[in-house]
Amino acid sequence: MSTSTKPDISIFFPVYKDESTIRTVTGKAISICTELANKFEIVIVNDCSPDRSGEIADELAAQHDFIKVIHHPENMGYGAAVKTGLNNARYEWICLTDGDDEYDLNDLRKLIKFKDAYDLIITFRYKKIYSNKRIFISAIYNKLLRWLFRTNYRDISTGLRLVKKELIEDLQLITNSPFIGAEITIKSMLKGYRVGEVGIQTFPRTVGSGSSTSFRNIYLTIKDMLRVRKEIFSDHYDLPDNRQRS
Ligand SMILES: Nc1nc2c(ncn2[C@@H]2O[C@H](COP(=O)(O)OP(=O)(O)O)[C@@H](O)[C@H]2O)c(=O)[nH]1
Ligand SMILES: [Mg+2]
Repeated sequence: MSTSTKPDISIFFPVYKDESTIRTVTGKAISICTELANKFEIVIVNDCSPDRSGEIADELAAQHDFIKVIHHPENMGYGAAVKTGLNNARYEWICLTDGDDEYDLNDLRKLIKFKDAYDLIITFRYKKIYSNKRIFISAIYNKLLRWLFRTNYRDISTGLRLVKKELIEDLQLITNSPFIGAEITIKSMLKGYRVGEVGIQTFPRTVGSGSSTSFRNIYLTIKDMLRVRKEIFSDHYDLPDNRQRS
């Protein structure tokens, strides 16, 4: 790839109880961006983490001027953190990942290859390396979403993805829960954007445990799923410009 064809990339990740992995993820983001990007930045959103994630993020930002940190004054949820990150990312392509180092940012090489073919490139896990309970919840969730929104995606809300900033500006995202990944994918597809899927492997946490399938997050995700379904399949959604319904 010649320098001129390299894209400008924002890498964004939320942190919440990620004090033990935030430096690693940042280091990996810097090395992959140095290789793949023309210009780049790293955006970290601290969702009022009770551990040292926020302080470490600030230390990193003090060391590198391409790192930007945003602190939520209170815990607002994974989806809210993603929206903050997306709204504060400035470059043409935004790569989303998680602060817990479960994804390998080297996979950005695979995703970026398709930047001319797609507007949003999501990922699916070849193998879900989780507990049986978590695999079951994930299978039901994906099946339910395929049925409710008539989509075909294998794995609609994996955290690693690459999205064009322009697309995000055209979506009105309304969820604050982990449903956000699905909301982005579904709304993009329905508006006619090109959504691609790339297979990846994940590397389960060695510290702590994931919270996306906690009782509270499942409850909030289901609530948002129904809210977005109602919003989309209504006579008010995505009306032509200057057209209104009473
Ligand atoms: N904003 C926000 N982010 C969270 C919260 N819980 C987890 N995260 C972030 O989301 C990422 C993935 O969360 P995790 O619990 O590992 O989800 P899982 O990998 O789907 O089980 C973590 O790296 C955290 O940075 C939360 O309550 N609020
Ligand atoms: Mg995780």
